[in-house]
Amino acid sequence: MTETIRLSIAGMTCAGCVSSVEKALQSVAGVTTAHVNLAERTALVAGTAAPEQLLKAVKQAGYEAAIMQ
Ligand code: 9UX
Repeated sequence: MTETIRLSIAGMTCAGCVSSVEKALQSVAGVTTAHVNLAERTALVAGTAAPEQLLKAVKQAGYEAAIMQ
């Protein structure tokens, strides 16, 4: 089932960071869309990806993430 997962992201300071995090999230299997809001330090991810895989991808890109829900 498709669902939307909200993440809090720490460590982003510019639009380049936003792009890196979005790319990392979009590369996870099952992700249909990933949008990062720099001002809010959040990401909205839609699709069927497992939350743990999203956290792992963000960490591998060099940022910290947590599930908000
Ligand atoms: Mo902007 Mo983010 O130059 O790692 S891309 S700070």
